[in-house]
Amino acid sequence: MKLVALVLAGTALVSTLGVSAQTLPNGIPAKFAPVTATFDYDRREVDVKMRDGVALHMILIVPKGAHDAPILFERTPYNADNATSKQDSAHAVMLVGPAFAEMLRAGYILAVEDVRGKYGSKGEYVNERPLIGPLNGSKVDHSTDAFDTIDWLTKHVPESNGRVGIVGTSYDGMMAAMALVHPHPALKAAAPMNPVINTWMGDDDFHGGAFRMAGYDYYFSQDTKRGSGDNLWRDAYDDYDTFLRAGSASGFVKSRGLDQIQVVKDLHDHPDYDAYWQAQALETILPREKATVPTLWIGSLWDQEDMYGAAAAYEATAKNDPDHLEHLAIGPWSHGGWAGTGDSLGPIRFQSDTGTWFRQHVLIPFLDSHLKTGAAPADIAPVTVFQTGSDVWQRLPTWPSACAQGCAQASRKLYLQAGGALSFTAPTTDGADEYVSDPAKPIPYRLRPIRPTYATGSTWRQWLVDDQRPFSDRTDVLTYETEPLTTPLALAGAPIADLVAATTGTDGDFVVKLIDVYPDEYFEKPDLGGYQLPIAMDILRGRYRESFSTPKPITSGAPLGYRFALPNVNHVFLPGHRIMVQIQSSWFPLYDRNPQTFVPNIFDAKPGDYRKATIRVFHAPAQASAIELPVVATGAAQ
Ligand code: PG9
Repeated sequence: MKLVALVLAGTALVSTLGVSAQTLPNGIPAKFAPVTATFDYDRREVDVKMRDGVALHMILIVPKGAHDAPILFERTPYNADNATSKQDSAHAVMLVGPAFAEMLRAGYILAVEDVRGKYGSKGEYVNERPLIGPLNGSKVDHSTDAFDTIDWLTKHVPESNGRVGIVGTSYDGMMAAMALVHPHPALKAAAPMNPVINTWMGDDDFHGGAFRMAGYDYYFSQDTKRGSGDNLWRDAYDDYDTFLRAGSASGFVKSRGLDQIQVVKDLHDHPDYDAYWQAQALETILPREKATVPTLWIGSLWDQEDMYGAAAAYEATAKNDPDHLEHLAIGPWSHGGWAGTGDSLGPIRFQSDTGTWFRQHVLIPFLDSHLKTGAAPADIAPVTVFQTGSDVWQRLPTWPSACAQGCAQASRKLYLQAGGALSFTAPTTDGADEYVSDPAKPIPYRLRPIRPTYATGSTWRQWLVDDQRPFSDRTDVLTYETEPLTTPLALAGAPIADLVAATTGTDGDFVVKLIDVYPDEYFEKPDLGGYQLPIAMDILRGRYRESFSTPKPITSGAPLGYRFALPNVNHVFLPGHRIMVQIQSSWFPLYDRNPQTFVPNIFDAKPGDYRKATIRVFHAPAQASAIELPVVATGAAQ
């Protein structure tokens, strides 16, 4: 052996001296065939032809030895390959996120598909591609793509029992919801998690008609490339500065060339709730067909992205559900929090791992009962909802449970009073409070510096539980609070803000926050003493006070009604706590500034349109302002 080595070394040496060079073998094999005998799964990459010939890319994770196993199917614009190759491992559970790992352990085959036009899938990408109808004249949509893929799955996965469940969070939750339109007969269960159901009415893009500028980061990275996009650049550390300097939303768009992106143009061209948005509203479309697929809608009480979707879809579909297939679960989570441990959110701790409990006691039993061969029915309540304050899960027959006997009956008005008081008795003397809303100094929605939404160090995921103390003593925020409660007060449903207000402007925003003020000293967790925990907060753009589809200028100086629903709550205000309401007229830069002068399209407001306005909020017998609370008996709903 040594001799051979010497001879070879000699050959190489000779070659450097001009003798013909020896060809070196390519260090990279033409085709490397890994030996995967120790793997506990088979990972298959497939391209599935849709009815129009376009091939969609899908990854299957099939546990070795699987037999008669159900399939969990997710459709995503966020890279199926990534979602199924989180680590290089011989163990399937290491390839996916923790929630999918639990489902693999529970005996499921996983199938994750790129939606058309993204990552490995062919075809064209359209953000939230509308279903076939007035906005989509083609023969394909996410419902047909789900149908065609499920059809393929039933024919090409011999380890499966032919039963498919569709799951997914957020955009993927919308994909799950759309699969319910003319569903494939093999689709036996669906769990849309924090789904986008109506992006104008209260999910990602608008709330109360006010535009959410956080979407620009998303659209830049998601809608400029088929694969992974880049992060939208900044020229300041604090987004408050970045967006204020840009002037209007359109100013920001133009400063970065974002008007080349179709969805950015669509948002600009449809600021009102016009036919374009109405035709996409899934809470209108879904109940047109009787429910045929058992569905568990999953929502979060502090969802910073899609607060509206899950409960709205459940409430709508439950109306055409003679077979009682529709279910709702709401947990004390932020967006997608169902998949985590759910023991806390920001500084707020819950007395258990609510995410783990939910998956083990609700989600997986629900899926198992509909997807596993011969499974017994699961005892899943129509509504499973976590009650914050008391920190217990409740099983309810309906949602909102306060409306079981009619919403009006359950509603109790908590009135604004003189001297910053709040009480259940109507005001007896005339009064009003006022503040100056200055668009040159809008109120930040989080404490500054505000990092870009998805940047490292951003507190975006938990901002809906931020302490509101830094805002309650601003001169441009009105603050009202009750005395400490002596008995618990439980709410279940959507509180309604019902203000009578006048502005010196001709347009203006109203932000209303319902807050649980912790006792001044709180021995359970001393650093929460006096904490102002938001329970429900939202915004109404004044031009939409009469109609979301037809904006109207506000008559300057006239006391007018501003009535709008806040997000759902299921909360107990405990004895010793106070209830607080804050009112303000900007929430920046999450929401673009209202110029406070009526202009046709706020996206394009010019510097001169932004003017200070004085807002008067009334608390008088004939002009009472209140927040209507959906009150339920404490403990009654267990
Ligand atoms: N909420 C996300 C979204 C943003 C914008 C458009 C559509 C969806 C998401 O997490 O998917």
